[in-house]
Amino acid sequence: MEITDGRLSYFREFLSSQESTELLAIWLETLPWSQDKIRIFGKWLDIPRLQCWFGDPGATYAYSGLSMHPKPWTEELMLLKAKIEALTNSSYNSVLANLYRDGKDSNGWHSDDEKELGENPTIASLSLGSSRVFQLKHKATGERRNILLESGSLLIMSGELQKNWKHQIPKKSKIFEPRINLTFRKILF
Ligand SMILES: O=C(O)CCC(=O)C(=O)O
Ligand SMILES: [Mn+2]
Repeated sequence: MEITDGRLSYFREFLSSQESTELLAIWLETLPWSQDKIRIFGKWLDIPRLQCWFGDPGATYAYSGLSMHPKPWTEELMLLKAKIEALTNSSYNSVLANLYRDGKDSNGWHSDDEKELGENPTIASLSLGSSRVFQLKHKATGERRNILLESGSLLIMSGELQKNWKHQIPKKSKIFEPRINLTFRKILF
């Protein structure tokens, strides 16, 4: 996928529809979803989705006053991590799981540019369940891009993408089914 000032690759059928359906059902039931809060202007607010964080011991992730200690890898997550590492030629030590319960859940404009991810991180993003639009906005020019993230797809963000672009998953009406997104990351510690 061509994009200025960054790199994006999209694998639409990284997982088969059967694998995607099975993993979605398992993870909806078994991952320890929690309603996290972030601090904005002195107030604690619910983030508009559920989350959980897995990784190697020590791969702690902090943002907006929230410090997340990783849960240990599950077998399915380890298998998937190995498959993604083979495809992307990169290694990961943690994964952030997001559950968008329906179209009212969302993820606002941000870059994954926390200092613990280092300079120009490679982040691999797997989507399962409802298709949602992933929007990008160039920080300097305002250029916009939209990518539909379908069930079983893998989006790889790398190069200077986080430095130059923000991304979000906007709310969308008439979506009543859940979506799980997993972003595999490498935390430097
Ligand atoms: O749900 C997605 O596709 C994106 C998630 C995301 O940007 C994040 O967790 O940092
Ligand atoms: Mn992100």
